[in-house]
Amino acid sequence: MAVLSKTTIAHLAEHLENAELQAFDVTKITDDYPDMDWEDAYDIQYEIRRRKEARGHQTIGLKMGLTSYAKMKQMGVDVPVYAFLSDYFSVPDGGEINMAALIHPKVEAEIAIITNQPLHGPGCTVAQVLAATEAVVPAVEVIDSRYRDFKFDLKSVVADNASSARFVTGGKLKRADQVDMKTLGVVMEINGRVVATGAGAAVLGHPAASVAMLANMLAERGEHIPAGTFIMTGGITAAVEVKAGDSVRVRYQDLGEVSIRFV
Ligand code: 0L1
Ligand code: MG
Repeated sequence: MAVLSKTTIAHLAEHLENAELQAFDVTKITDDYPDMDWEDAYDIQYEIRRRKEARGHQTIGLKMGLTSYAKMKQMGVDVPVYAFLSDYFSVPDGGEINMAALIHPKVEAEIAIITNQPLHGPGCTVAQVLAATEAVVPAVEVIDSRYRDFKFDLKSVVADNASSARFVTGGKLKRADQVDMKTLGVVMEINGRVVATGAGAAVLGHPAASVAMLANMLAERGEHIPAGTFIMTGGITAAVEVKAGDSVRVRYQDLGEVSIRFV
């Protein structure tokens, strides 16, 4: 049951989107709206999505965030969240990301999948996700919370589109039966130095479990994951801060590598 009025939802969506587009930080919105509920938080996120689509941007995928138990603990939260990916978030492999357009970016190594069948919750399972996986894709996410010093609570994060900012895909695409996503190892390097390592199991035990959870969470809003959806399943590594001049390279076991540079 939503608590906030439509006018307040629209106002908060504009406020958070302005912070994203103009790269300034804000205080968490629950400071001013402590009674807002989960439905309000997702309503604000969906209103940001609507605003971008109304300006001609395509929504080109979905993401799960806060899917690793380590990160949930680090951030003091206890459930994952989902968000959307807009077309301009996508950066080519080997490309550059302009720091001036962001506030305080961090990078996360992720595994993405592309579906070839619709997935419906509730009750969506890992087996159904694996059967509906067209391709497994290496991906790096750049998150950039609009909240000062990344200080937030979960409802504020959901409203802020789960800190989504940019993402890069690269390496090799594989079919689900060609790769064991659970044991798949990743090594993240910044300027040639290893800064984080991990395996797919860091993501809710298996990246496909993250997609099943997404289908089940979407069902609460009467939605599903359509066939052909690109989904980032969540960080395998910790989110690592970057600065101008940093070159980020993530090597994926059997799947090649993805790189970006911050300028
Ligand atoms: O993609 C993510 O896991 C980020 C979720 C939002 C929380 C954060 O900004 O760390
Ligand atoms: Mg992420």
